[in-house]
Amino acid sequence: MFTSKIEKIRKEYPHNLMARHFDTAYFNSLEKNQQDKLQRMMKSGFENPDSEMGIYAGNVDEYSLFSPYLNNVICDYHQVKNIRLKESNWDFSGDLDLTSIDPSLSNSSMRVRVGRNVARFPLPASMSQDDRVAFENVMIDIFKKLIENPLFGGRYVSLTPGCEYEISNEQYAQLVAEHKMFKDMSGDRYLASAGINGNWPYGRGMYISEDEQFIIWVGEEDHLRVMVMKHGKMLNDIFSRLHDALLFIETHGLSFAYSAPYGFITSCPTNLGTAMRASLHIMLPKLTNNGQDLNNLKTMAKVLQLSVRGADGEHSQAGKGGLVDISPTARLMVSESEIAKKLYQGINDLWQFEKICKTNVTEDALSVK
Ligand code: DAR
Repeated sequence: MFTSKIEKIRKEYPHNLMARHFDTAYFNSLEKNQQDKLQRMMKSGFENPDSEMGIYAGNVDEYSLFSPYLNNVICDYHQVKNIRLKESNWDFSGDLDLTSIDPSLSNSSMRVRVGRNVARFPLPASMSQDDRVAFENVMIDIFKKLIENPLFGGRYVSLTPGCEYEISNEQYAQLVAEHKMFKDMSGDRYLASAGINGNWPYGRGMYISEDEQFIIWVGEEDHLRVMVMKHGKMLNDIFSRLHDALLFIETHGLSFAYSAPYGFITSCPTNLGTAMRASLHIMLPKLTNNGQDLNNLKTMAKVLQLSVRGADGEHSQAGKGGLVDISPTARLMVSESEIAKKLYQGINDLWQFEKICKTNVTEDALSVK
């Protein structure tokens, strides 16, 4: 039943990597308890055949445990022949000044985030309610130290019933509306199938700095999503603040799940390596036909090793006037500084294409600011 449905998915959904690389002989060679673990990893892609990846790990050791299968999936997704550990490098050696691309980019919406997990806890797909609350309490102790640091001072808000930092449903809804806090994940069928939204809202919360440019999500797709966002022109700014924050957290007793050859271990294999997504919001009215069509831009961006999203995140459409979110696709076998430079160069390339693009664009779209 299970293997025959995988075969059906493989035929009907060829882009589903979970199914594409499934090997029945390998699966049958596993002990029953390991087969159960692997089936749980594959559950999201099994229940959602339209998945691109379809796999979420439940424990950091599952990548090595099932490497004969998973490494093929990972190499296919990340377009590498084999997986080698790439050392972290946050040295940018030079200013990534967006106004050198175009003076109008002086106040761009820039964002960079990393996913991080802590090895001594199961990953979100397999956490119990007690695990989730225990992890949140570990983070609350670290947030108390962040609050004392003028570079990161802020506050922690929790969704956990009875937590001393608990906020109301109205306050939560307001933070989601302001695109600061993450949504209830039960609305994401891929994450829900994997159990990543389990025990909602226990163990979920957000640290946010006074200037609201530094945020840590607790209990979303990974244990932590550490992000910096700001409007400005110097791309370096967001990377250096993020690096400082990660160093601060690590020097206060938290070590992140990191192992060869993968790098930082994440729930989803698409984020392995740096687990970094760096993005810029930019208006590309001509390349998106006033925001009506992302497909041409996505095709062009793929050649440049860039990903395109709408302005409201994964699976969203372009904003008015062609506002899109551009990010380098690479996460694995690339360094943080290379991602920053790929973003900078990618924005420059798309901007040049936008300028020479000949499609007719309504004046009002170009006037949108
Ligand atoms: N729909 C899932 C998304 C995978 C990549 N995005 C993440 N991890 N947020 C899929 O497997 O296609």
